[in-house]
Amino acid sequence: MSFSLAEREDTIIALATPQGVGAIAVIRLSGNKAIQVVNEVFYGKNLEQQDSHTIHFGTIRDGEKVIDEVLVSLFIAPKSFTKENVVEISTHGSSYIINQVIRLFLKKGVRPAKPGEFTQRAFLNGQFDLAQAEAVADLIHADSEASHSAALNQMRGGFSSEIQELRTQLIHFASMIELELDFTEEDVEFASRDDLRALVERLLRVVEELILSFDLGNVIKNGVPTVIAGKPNAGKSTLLNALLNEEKAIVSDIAGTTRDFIEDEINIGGVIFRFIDTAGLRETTDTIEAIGVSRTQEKMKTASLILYLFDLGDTDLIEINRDINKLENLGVPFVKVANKVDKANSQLINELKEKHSDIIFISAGHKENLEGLKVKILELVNLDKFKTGNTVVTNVRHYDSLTRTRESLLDVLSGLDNEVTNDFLAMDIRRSLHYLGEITGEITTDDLLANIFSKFCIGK
Ligand SMILES: Nc1nc2c(ncn2[C@@H]2O[C@H](COP(=O)(O)OP(=O)(O)OP(=O)(O)O)[C@@H](O)[C@H]2O)c(=O)[nH]1
Ligand SMILES: [Mg+2]
Repeated sequence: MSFSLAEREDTIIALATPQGVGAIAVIRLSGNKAIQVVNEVFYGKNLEQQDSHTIHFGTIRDGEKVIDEVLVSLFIAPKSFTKENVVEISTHGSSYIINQVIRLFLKKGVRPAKPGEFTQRAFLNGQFDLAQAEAVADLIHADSEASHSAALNQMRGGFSSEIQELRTQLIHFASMIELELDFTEEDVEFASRDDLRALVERLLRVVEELILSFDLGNVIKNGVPTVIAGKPNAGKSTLLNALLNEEKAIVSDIAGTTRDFIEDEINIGGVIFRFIDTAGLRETTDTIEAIGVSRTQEKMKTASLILYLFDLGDTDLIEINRDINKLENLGVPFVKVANKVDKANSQLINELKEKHSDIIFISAGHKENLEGLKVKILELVNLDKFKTGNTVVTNVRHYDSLTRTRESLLDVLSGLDNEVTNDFLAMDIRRSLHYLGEITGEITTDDLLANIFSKFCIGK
């Protein structure tokens, strides 16, 4: 999908609120003719004579037939989301009314909006840059405090302004060096190489920090991957179900019940955790179970956090110490969870409390001390880093451009080290500028835009 210039002239329409029955529905139009066409079917004030940012009561009629009583909000270009004329019609939220109203406008030559077309117009008309446009999509999908604040920060331009400023400085150097190319005979130096090096090093630091923040950004967007591991029958699936409050995973007293991953998200203290129930760890001759076990081991390595479950009725101190040892070698933060307190012998509990003061005792089956477990989980994932107002990269596309920017900047540095000729230096700087520009949308292609905006839903 890409938009031709002619299509950009169209007036477009879409339902802006979710499909289905609601108290009210908002239908949005954007384009040159938006106010004029609404005025043609609206009975009330003459909308073409009203001020921007005003709301008007009236009826929408198809000929003689009243379709609905509505409120119409006017936004006159350029003071609107798309910077075009925008009208929002609030109707009663029945799908019959919505269909009738939209059909009425289609008859008048208004075109249904494509996915993301409102936001794309906003971008093309200079309302915000590409990174901010993408943040709009993230904001709509943000379902936790952490992902919401990351998206909001990006939409307000936190990320873009930083890049923009450094890019402007680099453009200055690029043009100075290109100017020197015109004076090769004279051996002049308009751009101080020391200043250039200092700027490139500063840029590299920013770019590298943003690249590093991607891991965090990814976690904020998709949840902290938290693996529930332990021996068969330890109660891992029971714990997943208890945390989710639903019977998601099959629980049975047969060891080796779970073979594939079963995962779901839970919001704990404003952070999304993605809990992954796994196959119990043991030596097994069952081929399928063995695959499950080796997958569990792989999954544990890439997790951000592991909940390691012991069955207090089926373990001893030696085994627990051995398992904890293995976990420590893995290098992934983990919580030691002793399950089935309801059927544990008190001697083992006392021994454990003495040797491992940080063990959390729970009963997944009886939903005992799940709160204590949650507190411990939050303690282990360093919450501060999720809540900073710092800029966090959450978008794969940005990450990709940042990585290429870093490579090009490193080329500039090594060019300076090796005193390469100006035309090579200028080329590497231009390449850095290109990748930086990709992030904010100064450099775009139709394919790129199409790809980004097609991920939006219709009406956005
Ligand atoms: N008494 C008691 N039984 C529990 C508790 N938690 C789980 N169980 C029981 O332990 C058995 C095994 O539970 P599962 O959740 O299937 O264990 P699992 O770790 O997922 O086992 P695999 O999938 O085979 O690796 C079931 O019979 C559960 O009802 C608990 O807190 N107390
Ligand atoms: Mg299981």
